[in-house]
Amino acid sequence: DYAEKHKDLDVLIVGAGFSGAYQLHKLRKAGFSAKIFEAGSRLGGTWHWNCYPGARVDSEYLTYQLSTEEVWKDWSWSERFPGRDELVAYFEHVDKKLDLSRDIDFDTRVTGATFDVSTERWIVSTQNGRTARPRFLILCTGFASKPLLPNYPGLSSFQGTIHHTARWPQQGVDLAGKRVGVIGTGSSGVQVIQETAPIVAHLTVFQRTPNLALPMHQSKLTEAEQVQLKEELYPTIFRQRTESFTGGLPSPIRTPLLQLTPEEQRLTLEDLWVNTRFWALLAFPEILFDERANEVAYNFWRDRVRQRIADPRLREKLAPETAPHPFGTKRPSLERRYFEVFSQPNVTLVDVQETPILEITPRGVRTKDGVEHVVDILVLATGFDALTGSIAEINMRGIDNTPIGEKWSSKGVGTYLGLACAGYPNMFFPYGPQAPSAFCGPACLEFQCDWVVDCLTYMRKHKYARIEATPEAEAAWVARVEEIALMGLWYRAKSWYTGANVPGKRVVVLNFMGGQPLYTKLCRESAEGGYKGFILTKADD
Ligand code: NA7
Repeated sequence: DYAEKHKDLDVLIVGAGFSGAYQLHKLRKAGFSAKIFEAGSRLGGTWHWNCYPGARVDSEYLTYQLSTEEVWKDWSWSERFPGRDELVAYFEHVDKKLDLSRDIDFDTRVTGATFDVSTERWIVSTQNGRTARPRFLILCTGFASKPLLPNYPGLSSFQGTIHHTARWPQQGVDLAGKRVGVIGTGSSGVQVIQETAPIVAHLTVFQRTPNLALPMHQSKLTEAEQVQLKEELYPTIFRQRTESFTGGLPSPIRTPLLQLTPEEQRLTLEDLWVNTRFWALLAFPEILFDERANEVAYNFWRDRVRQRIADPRLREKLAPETAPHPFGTKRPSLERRYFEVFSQPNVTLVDVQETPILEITPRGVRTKDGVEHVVDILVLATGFDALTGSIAEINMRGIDNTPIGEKWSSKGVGTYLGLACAGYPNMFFPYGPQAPSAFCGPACLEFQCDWVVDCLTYMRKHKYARIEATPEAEAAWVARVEEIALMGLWYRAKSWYTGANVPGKRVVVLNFMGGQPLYTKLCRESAEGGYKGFILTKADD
């Protein structure tokens, strides 16, 4: 069987998205044997699963890619914000360049893992009956991979077609000329809505919270400009993204908004708006930590967006006079023509704060005002049990045999450095909870995966068999994450950043909000101090 055939396996990685691909490559390069089990049928993670109409990344291609030179030197992007198909092609390129697939088992969903104290190996089981016994287990399961399905009464009685955006059929769904309902106006909802409005017979959008979306400013890229960028700028950009608060491009802002006069504020914001970098406000943490600065940003956004909506009722629904939550405390999506869509005659906006969804009927959606919104296709753009969901759904038991999901739901989410967990030795999870996973991913996950490789290399050199975070270090990390979160405005929004989007989930900021550079510094300090906060033991200890 698998475990017998791979009995010397050093590392099993779960998931073949950005983190899994990078982790496998770097581990093999450092001389470790490693394999990936991936639930999907190909490389790409998020970009495999999310094939709904309009799916597109909303981080710029410059920062949203691997910094590995073998990969980027002969890859060219066609658009500033690449679409889903291009990202799937990118992963095929990554596979070819780094020869990853030979160590990946696809269609293999990990369901359980137990740490066997006697052999100091993980026993990992899968839905298709496979068992692996690696020394180390690395969960690269992504922050948004467990879909959140609403539990409306009558959901199963619906006679039409129903799909969650992240479980969209790979062969596509023909929406042309159909009556379509979309529940949810997060990033996925915004993309489905603006993509399908022009082609459907009728679109009904069920909005609970307005999306404070920013203009995407998409543009085509030429081969020539990319050749030049690669020669002159790529290495600098990859360095800069590790030095920026959000893991993206550095903020062009030098002076806090609150130190400017109102006229200077307006000019600064105007400049960011027209130069397509309004999001850069978030890379300069003032907005996320100071409510007065936040209000200045919101008011500017509101006034700009309102100019695009003629109907006063729609204006108030989509860009309310008073901010529904502080700007940036839910991840702003990037949009193209989103705010114009609602003025089309075939589009209805239903505010489910005002008229909540009571039930799903065989024909559609019934709201509290008694109206039955009849649809052929219902799109659930309702998001994810983010950050912890994909880890907690694996029945992973540590040394006291407690599944990690149970530990987190009873005692609260606890990690050390957003990478490891006390009681679960030889296990790491890049791009998961209590790390800077809320913004632009690659900078964060590459740093974490490299940290893991360094850690395993250190253990090999010093002949350590086991590494485990101490409960004290974990408690201190949890306190630090919370302390930083309380300095900012995130608790004033209900979002996946805090778990408040999932009914019954404990509300606590699930990201390290101190920014990428501080995070890097703290992880390095632990490593340089001989893995401070961890206990390392030898096989015969
Ligand atoms: P999000 O951003 O979590 O958005 C989910 C949306 O679904 C959001 O508008 C929710 O409203 C809405 N929602 C969720 N449950 C319900 C129920 N029960 N009724 C009505 N509306 C509901 O997920 P996305 O997939 O769009 O994006 C996830 C991330 O992936 C994104 O941030 C990018 O980083 C990539 P709410 O706002 O909670 O009121």
